Formats: sequence, structure tokens, C-alpha cells
Amino acid sequence: MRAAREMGIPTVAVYSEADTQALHVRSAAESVLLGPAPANESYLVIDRIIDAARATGCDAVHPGYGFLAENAEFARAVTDAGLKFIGPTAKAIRALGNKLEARAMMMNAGVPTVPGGEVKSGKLEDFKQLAGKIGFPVLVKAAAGGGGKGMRVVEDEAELLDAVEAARREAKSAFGDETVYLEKYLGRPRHIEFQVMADEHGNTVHLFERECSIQRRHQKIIEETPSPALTPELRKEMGEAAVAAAKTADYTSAGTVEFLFQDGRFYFLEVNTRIQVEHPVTEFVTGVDLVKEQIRIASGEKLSFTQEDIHQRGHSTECRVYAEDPANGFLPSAGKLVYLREPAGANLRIDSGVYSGGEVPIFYDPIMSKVITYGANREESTERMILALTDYRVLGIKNNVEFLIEVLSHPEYRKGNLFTGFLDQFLPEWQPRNENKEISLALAGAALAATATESHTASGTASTAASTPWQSLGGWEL
Ligand code: MV4
Repeated sequence: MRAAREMGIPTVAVYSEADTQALHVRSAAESVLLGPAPANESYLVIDRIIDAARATGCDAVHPGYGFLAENAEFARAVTDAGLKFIGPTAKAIRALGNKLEARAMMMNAGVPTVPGGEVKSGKLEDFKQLAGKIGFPVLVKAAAGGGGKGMRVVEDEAELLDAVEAARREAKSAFGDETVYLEKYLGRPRHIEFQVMADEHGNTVHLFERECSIQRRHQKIIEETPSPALTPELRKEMGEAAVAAAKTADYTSAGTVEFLFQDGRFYFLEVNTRIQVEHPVTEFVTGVDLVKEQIRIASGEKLSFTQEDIHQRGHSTECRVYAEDPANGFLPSAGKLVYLREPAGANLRIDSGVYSGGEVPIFYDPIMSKVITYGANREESTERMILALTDYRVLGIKNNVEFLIEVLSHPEYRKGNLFTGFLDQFLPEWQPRNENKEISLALAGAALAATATESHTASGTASTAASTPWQSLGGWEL
């Protein structure tokens, strides 16, 4: 909406009954109610969104990065309604959505993939043979999967048949497609992805990488660019592979080519056919507004830059602030956001979906905001992030801010020693250092409010003045 506004384009928000007071509704020129809180009665009902676009005279639909953003049927319906879909074509979304199909396309285009493949016969005997050829451990993956759903690690042949059958059942009930395939299991990979952009005139570029290894249960929590693992040579090679991947899929708009990276080698994983949550780190380091560029591409323009125009300058870090309790199994936290004060400053961006006094609904993904920092180098960006998070004040909703600070402060994080198992290995069963922080903050606030009127006049005469902490310290800080 901000990108559109800067381009002089008015926007219409759609929302559910749970989101009547939501920030995105307040930010749009107009808004349309889709239906009740459950997403399958509102945000996931394709026809209602098309109707809302038509009723308000929209020219285009931006799918964002949730709900229907990677739904080929939705992209098709938008196009069939005579509207422009701000994203890739339905055909590209569909082809890349099938992981086995995407893998085959990439192998054809010369993009490195993890050793493995399909068992066309579907016979368990043939799975055994393939697994033997790949070498254990192997990973059973669902063709229709992605994001970690329906995966199973198999350590030896004895476990294989059960795993294949279980993965098939799971895939069938989750995706309606029981096709599974095998890959060599990489035990300690980094997740490194490349941003790509392509226009409708055959121009395709990459905007370098993002390292997203710090995640739990396939939910990313810290992303950064550049990746501490890449050399200029590897970066060039991976960037070229990402562009080849986009070209072979006839890709248009913004997309992400995901790779696993281990022992100096990279392997294609999948393509995310949407703008991603972590896109701001790329914007900081390249200076390109990716959403504006998406809108320009959708209106038929050529890319406003070439590959040679794009450079990485400095370092950027993003932390996702979630409404969840890290001390209690990361259980989502909902309710009234009693008080919120977000940090501010140079080289700091906050993309927030909440506000002080607002409600955080239970119905959707518990992300509250994204804090993004920029620095001349990794140390500066990380230090700036720690200070920003230290200044992030939340009352009423459990959140992961302290947890994030601890990850950023960890010696292995500082060394850039990142891999997808980082949190399980270095911060298992994490507990906050000061569980009473929220109570302390509330007491400090109450004390400050109670003494606000008298303190300036009476402090000089009070005999306890010297020993009271309120004289020397800001109440909130204490
Ligand atoms: C893998 C892997 C190890 N070896 N494939 C998880 C998400 C899904 N798109 C693919 N995933 C993985 N595929 C092979 N051959 C490890 C993961 C994986 C992972 C990948 C990226 C980011 C976080 C992850 C967490 C656990 C497992």
C-alpha cells in the first residue's frame, strides 16, 4: 500500500470480521469486508476477493505474502476477471508448485539439485534401489509439499518402506497427491535464497541472496544479506543459477529461488512464487523498492535496471517479532496490545501490522512486525538490531523480543556459523533471564504516572529523595 501510494495509486484493503480495526484496513483509501474471521470463510474465498476488486473498480490485485499468494487458481481467476495479477502467471505458479516438476525443470536448465529423484513405478522395491544408489540417510519428500510438510528422514534401509508409506498417506491427506520422491539428506545445511525479478519482455535479473538459516519449525525468525558463507565466486555462480531457474520457468515478477548450502556446494530446493516477508533486507542492500518494481512490471513496463546496475552495499538484518511465548513452547499469544512503543532511528525500518491499544487476533499467523536494520557491515547491522530490540516495548502480549536478542548475542551467531538446526542446537528449551520484566515495566509505568505531578515540585524537599531510584533513572528504563 505504501509503494502504491508513492506511485499515486489508491488502494483497497480486504479484511475479515477479526480485522475490522487492523492496521492494513486503516492504511487503505477504501476497504471491503470479506466475511467471518476463519480464513476459509474470508481471506481464502477467491470469488469474494474478485467481487471486492470489481465493486471498487480496481485494475490490479496484489496477493501479498500469505493466504492465496501462491495459489495458481487465484492468479487464474484474477486474470479471467479482467484484472491484472501482480505476480507471476498461473502457469508458472502451478509448474513450480510441484516440487518434483520444479526439480526436473531445474536439472534440465543445469541448476544443481540434491542427488535423488522420482520412482516412476511407485514400487517399494524400486525405492530401495534408488535409496541404495543415493546412499543413506535419505529424505522422503512429497511432490506437492514444500515448507517442510510431509518430509521424513530415513537412516537405513529397514526404515525406508514404512517411511515411504507414511509420507504417502500424509501427502495424500494434506495435498490430495500421494506422489513422494527421495533426496540425499543434508544434515547441516544453510538456507540461502536468491531474489529474482523478471519483466514481461524477457529481462531477468537477480538481486543477490538472503541467508535465512535461523528458523524454527520452518518459520524463519532472522534473515540477513549478504550471507556470511558466500565468496564472490559462489555468489556469482548461484546468482546465475537463480536467473537460469527463473528463465526456464518463464518467470515474471518477483520470486525467490531457494538453495540448500553445505560444504561449499549449493543445491536447488524450490521457488517461492511471491514477494517474501524478508524482502526488505534486499531493499536495504540494493536500494531497489521490490514492490514498486512488481507494480511497474505488472503494468507492462520493462525492468528499470539491468543486472550490472545491481550491487550489494553494506549489510541488512531482519528480525520477525512474533506474538508468541518462547518460554512456553512458543505458544501463540493473542488479546489486547495494552502498550506498544517501537524503536526508531537511522538505518532502521519497522514494517508493523499492530498498534498500541489494538487487538492481536488468534486466527492468523502470529507475526506482529518486522524490524529491519542496515549497517556498513554485519557487526554494525547486528549491533543496531540488538539496540532496536532493546528499545522495543510491548505490554499485554507475549512476544519473542528477548529471545531474538539472545540469538543475535550468541557467539556462534556472531561468527556467522549458521545452519537450519542452529536454534535446536544452541538455544534448546530457552527461558528468559528476567521473567518479571513485564511486571517491572508495568510497576515502573504506574509509579511514573503516580509521581508525575508531584515529583518536579516535591523532590527537593523529600528526605528520601537521594535513595529513591525514580530521581535518577527513567521509570520505563528501570
Ligand atoms: C532438505 C533438507 C536436507 N536435505 N532436503 C525444509 C523445507 C523444505 N522446503 C525442504 N526442507 C529441507 N530439505 C535435503 N535433501 C533440509 C530441509 C530443512 C530446511 C530447509 C530450509 C530451511 C529450514 C529447514 C529446516 C529443516 C529442514
